[in-house]
Amino acid sequence: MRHNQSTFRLAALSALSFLVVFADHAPAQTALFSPRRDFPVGEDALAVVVGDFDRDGMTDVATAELSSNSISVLLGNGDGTFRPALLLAVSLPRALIVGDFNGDGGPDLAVGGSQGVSIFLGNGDGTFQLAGDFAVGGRPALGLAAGDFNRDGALDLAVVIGAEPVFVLLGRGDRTRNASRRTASTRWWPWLTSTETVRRTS
Ligand SMILES: [Ca+2]
Ligand SMILES: [Ca+2]
Ligand SMILES: [Ca+2]
Repeated sequence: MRHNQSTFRLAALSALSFLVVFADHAPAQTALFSPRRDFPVGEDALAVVVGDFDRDGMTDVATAELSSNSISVLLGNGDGTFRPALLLAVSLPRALIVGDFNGDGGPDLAVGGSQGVSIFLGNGDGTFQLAGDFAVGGRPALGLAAGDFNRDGALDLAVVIGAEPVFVLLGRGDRTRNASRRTASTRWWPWLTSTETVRRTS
């Protein structure tokens, strides 16, 4: 415990020093970044992720906007500018991550909102289709992380809801990938998961 407290204090001091350095040396900021450019999205954007959603080699951006009940997808032009946002409807989104949840090689979106976790499968052209909403204890999903927790090759999700349990949604990946690659992306929405909770040990 003492070690953890010391580590925390050291991290806090390091962060403070970092901020002070930049506050006292404003020219360093202009050396790191050119003047900002703004691109409109919805109201109260709380999360932002990047990916190549239309698979054109240019990095794109997606944001989750709480008050607008929307996800904005801005396709990049490759020069630091973005096209006008494409909108996805989600109730009160707070968390957003990118992952390949159906195993087709293209990026998908997982959104934490008032309905739990909503999975939007990428169509490969910058548009998405809703695969489903997955409840997490009847509460809003406030934070998401993705990883292959059971090492079966399918991407899984860890979800925090502000209460004690951490929900783990085990992905089933693309169940047809070995049978028919062609039909996999169009006929299967395979993110029908088993759900379990992981509780504190103390
Ligand atoms: Ca792109
Ligand atoms: Ca995918
Ligand atoms: Ca897995």
